[in-house]
Amino acid sequence: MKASNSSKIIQLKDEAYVDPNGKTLTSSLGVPIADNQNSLKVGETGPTLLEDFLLRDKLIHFDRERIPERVVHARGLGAHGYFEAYEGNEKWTKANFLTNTSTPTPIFVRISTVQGGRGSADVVRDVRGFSIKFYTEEGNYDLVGNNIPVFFIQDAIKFPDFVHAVKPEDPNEVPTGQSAHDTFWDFISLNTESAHMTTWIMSDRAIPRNLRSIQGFGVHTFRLINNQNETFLVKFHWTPKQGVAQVVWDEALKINGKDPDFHRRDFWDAIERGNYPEWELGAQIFTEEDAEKFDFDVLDPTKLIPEELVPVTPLGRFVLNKNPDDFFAETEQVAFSPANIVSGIDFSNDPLLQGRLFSYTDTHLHRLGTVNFNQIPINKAICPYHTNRRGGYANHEVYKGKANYEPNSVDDNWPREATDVKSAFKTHPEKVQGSKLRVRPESFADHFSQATMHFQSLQKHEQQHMKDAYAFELSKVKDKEIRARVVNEVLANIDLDLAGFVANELGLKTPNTQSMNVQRSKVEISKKLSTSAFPAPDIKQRKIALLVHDGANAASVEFIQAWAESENAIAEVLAPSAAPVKSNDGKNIVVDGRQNGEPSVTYDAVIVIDGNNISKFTEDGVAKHYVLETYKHLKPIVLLGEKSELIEMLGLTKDETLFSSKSFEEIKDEFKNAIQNHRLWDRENKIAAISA
Ligand code: HDE
Repeated sequence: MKASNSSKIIQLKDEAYVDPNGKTLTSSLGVPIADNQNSLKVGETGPTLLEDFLLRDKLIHFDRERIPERVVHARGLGAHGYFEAYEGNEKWTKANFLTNTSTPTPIFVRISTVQGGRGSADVVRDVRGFSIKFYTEEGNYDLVGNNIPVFFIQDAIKFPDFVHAVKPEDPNEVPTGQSAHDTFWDFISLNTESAHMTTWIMSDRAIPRNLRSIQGFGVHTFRLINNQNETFLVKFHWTPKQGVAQVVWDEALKINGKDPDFHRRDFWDAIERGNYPEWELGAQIFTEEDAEKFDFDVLDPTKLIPEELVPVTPLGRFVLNKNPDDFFAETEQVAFSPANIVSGIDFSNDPLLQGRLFSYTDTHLHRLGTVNFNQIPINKAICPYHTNRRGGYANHEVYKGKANYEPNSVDDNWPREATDVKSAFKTHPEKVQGSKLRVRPESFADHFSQATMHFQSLQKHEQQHMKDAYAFELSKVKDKEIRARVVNEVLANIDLDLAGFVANELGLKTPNTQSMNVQRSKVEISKKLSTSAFPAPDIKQRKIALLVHDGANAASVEFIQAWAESENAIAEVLAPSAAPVKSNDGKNIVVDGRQNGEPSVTYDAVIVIDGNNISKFTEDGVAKHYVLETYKHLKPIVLLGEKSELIEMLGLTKDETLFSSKSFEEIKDEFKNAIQNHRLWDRENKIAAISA
């Protein structure tokens, strides 16, 4: 065993030495390494010599390979792409990347969960961070948003308290990636400004099917400024061309065990297959006069602007078409900040945004360890830049010339101020005056009206999911007083039916009055708050499991695979083992995976292939569980040929997306439609009897 290992290594080494591309393994300083397997010792068994500079070079670097993970948003994925502006945006802004329709702007995107650490699971109930770095010709612009349009708190000074409460609890660092614990709900029960955001966290938005199907929101109000120095207030939105889709809670729990990298894998695979995720960037654009008329304050980040009041104006689109080459160098070292803006965009006085303008740079200084983090390739501007910054840890720039101050006469005053060009950043001269106060404005006092609007705007099945989510989370809270406080002081003021359901599940008294004099939103129902407002246009990248056993009909498998290919979907053949299956006409059917290893929760639909071999199926507990679980998770199922008998055998109820047919061709269009719609929500009421 030993001998064959070392001969393999020697062979690899020989290849490296003759590599014509010069990829010989070297030390950090370029010294070619002759032996990377053994450290330098006295004799054969040591001790090891301190002199071994190659061992030291390797270990010293390795010992420092990790940097502090982000305090929030530690787990994320990244992708490169480009942004293209639509015509006509100069009405609103002078920002070059939003008005120049002839040159696409390169972008880098990072999508993340918030609560869990770097190694936590993907499909946890959580907000998704969604940050976009635009490498514009006028400097870098960062849009650092979330997949939810509002936030938990109104003032930056409360952020560390909120994050401490939601993170794993102090004594034992439990639970990871979960808000279902005492300290989080204690915070929620005592800070009613979080009521609205909490309805979003308890909604289907917090358990997305994949990260290609989430919306993005800038959350705060920002300002746009055009060439005539007219200004407009805006809320940024970005809407996935893939539609919005979610998993069901039971699926989320199972995926986190069976494939903790589910979202990362999906995103990576989609880009590798050329199914590039795409979003339309838009903005709700309004004036200060419009804002005066709303029944909420646009500077309060716990409020959204219903699209019934201000529709979204499309500004452009972005496409993510390249996976990173190096996770650490790009996805881990990327440093976003809402303070990175360009000419034509400005901040608002939202007190949460104002705090963020400080916090991100401060974080980067700690996490990346040097004031020169903007020189790291993923953070570097791609337009020319000339500063008088000099030195600092890990400075990479080699400056030429004497002038490192301004004004100067030693280099004809270059680099000099750019006051006369459009791209020169000029702050909007907003009038401000007042006394210095540590107060919360009265206009931020309403904590419930939009929470109610959100709940009421959802479809019945979405409302039920939210009720179930509150009941699940609160049932994990040990302190009964916290449970009761959430039900009586928060949920009752959102909706008595919601509070009643949760109270009943927790064995608490049903509240029948609201403890606050709750104001109602003028817009009672806002249509774009339901995920059903964003259907998918196709079935690209959706995954279909084809269940086969010996005796399966090879023609059906081939037909379905060709059909899936034509739809840009993925059909994978799953069998009891990874060995090829013998078809009914004696051919070998190539198997993509084991039914036990590629669980139903990682697919969007299941087809049981025909072939007069039903006993093989019914003797196989894994296969039966596969179909039952798919049914329970409301996904489309096709039972071909004699497999239609499974409806009765497994105790299923026939419905619109449980198909049985002699041939796949007959039902393929209806099946496509079913996958496109993702789930049959009506089935939810009928599955109580199924225990998969
Ligand atoms: Fe963040 N946030 N945040 N946040 N946030 C960070 O910056 C912070 C807030 C958001 O992919 C940190 O580089 C404060 C709202 C995203 O790298 C940190 C406040 C929104 C990301 C930080 C907020 C966000 C972060 C941690 C309240 C949605 C990930 C690591 C005043 C609009 C960026 C880092 C990435 C990351 C601070 C509130 C989104 C600590 C103080 C509201 C998407 O600086």
